[in-house]
Amino acid sequence: MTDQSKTSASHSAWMDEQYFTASLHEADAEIAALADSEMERQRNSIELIASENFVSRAVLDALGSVFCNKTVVGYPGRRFHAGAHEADALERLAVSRACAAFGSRFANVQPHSGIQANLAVFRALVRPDQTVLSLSGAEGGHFSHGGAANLSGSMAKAVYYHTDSNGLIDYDALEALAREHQPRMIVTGGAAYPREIDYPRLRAIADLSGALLMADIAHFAGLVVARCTADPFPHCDIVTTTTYKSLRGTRGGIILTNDEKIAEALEKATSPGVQGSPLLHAIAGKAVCLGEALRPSFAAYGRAVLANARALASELQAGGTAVLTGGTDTPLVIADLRQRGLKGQPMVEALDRAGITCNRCEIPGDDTDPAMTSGLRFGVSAATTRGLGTAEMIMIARAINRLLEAAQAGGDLGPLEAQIAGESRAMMADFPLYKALA
Ligand code: DSN
Repeated sequence: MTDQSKTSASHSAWMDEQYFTASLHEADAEIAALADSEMERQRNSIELIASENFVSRAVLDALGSVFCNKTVVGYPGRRFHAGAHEADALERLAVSRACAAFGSRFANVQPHSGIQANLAVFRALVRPDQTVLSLSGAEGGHFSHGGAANLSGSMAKAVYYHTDSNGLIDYDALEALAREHQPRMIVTGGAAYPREIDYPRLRAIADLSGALLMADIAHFAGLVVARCTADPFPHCDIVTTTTYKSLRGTRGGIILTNDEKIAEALEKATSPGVQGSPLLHAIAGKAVCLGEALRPSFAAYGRAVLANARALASELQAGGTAVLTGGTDTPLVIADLRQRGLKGQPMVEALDRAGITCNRCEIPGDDTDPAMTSGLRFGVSAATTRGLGTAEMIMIARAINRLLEAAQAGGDLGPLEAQIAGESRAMMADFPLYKALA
């Protein structure tokens, strides 16, 4: 321990001289080139993928911080690994910010993703012989709510409830299902339901069989924090969310509850139940984004997201594209391409070539191959972060309509795609992204 020269000598024998000092660009040209090219793609295209956003420079810094080096299985004050003082302070801060943002008593900020959060809930609170009522995937639910292709599907018996002919949750039919199946848990929320959820009604339905009520608010968590949509608390027993959509933070999940016993069960179910050491750099990113979400400016962001989503939905319809439920109360707009006789995936690819990124989406009653679908899902959280407003949303909706009309008419889309790609690039040039970064 005292002979410094020997220690240094043994280091230099195996260690790259620049290991602690070289930047990514200096150390790995191949990966740096990919990151540069991804930066250019993000700068130049109109981002309408609902599950994306642009994190702040501060969140980027948190993600690249030395917290990425630390292993700390367990929870603050009860860690398996030593040296956890800063990690404990970080996680406690993230938890307190999550509780403040969502108005809950308890928060678990360790889930690596929304699916890990949902798996932890299933592991903690349901058994394979118990029924969970979930919204079907084609009607806006999510496969981690008991879907056969997901591990959650083997953790409970999923029975699906549905939307009505207007695309709205059919609460009366759900109540009938609850009376019939006496579920252990009802799950609401998901990946493509664009309307506000009636939590008081769901609570009353859950209470018929003493069921737990869980809301997966991943797509509209930012609107909940911004008070632009109904609050799942105090009606829900458990709320899960991702942190990287409308919440505008790093990739990861959070679980929230007001019930101490549920919070305790969720701790064990999360770690060691479905994962081990938390990703502390991700928790740092979550803490920073939650801090941002607690500022008054985030409420204005939430209002802008909602106004943009409604402008996009309205102009798509004005130009002849059907929109599920006729509008939206969330960042999501779901286009139904059946009246145009088009499939989702080819239009996703055409729009991508035109500089507008989105994804395909199953819609209620969709009998198309799930790899094609008859719908498109748009989300405006990322574009709103760039600074786009309703005027730009109207221009974007018109561009989408032009491309859909041309596809409907048949023929070569190439020239129109190239023309719209130029327009997209020109529009985004006015909305800089990470100006200070190379
Ligand atoms: N759940 C997926 C989505 O909605 O796109 C990924 O977060």
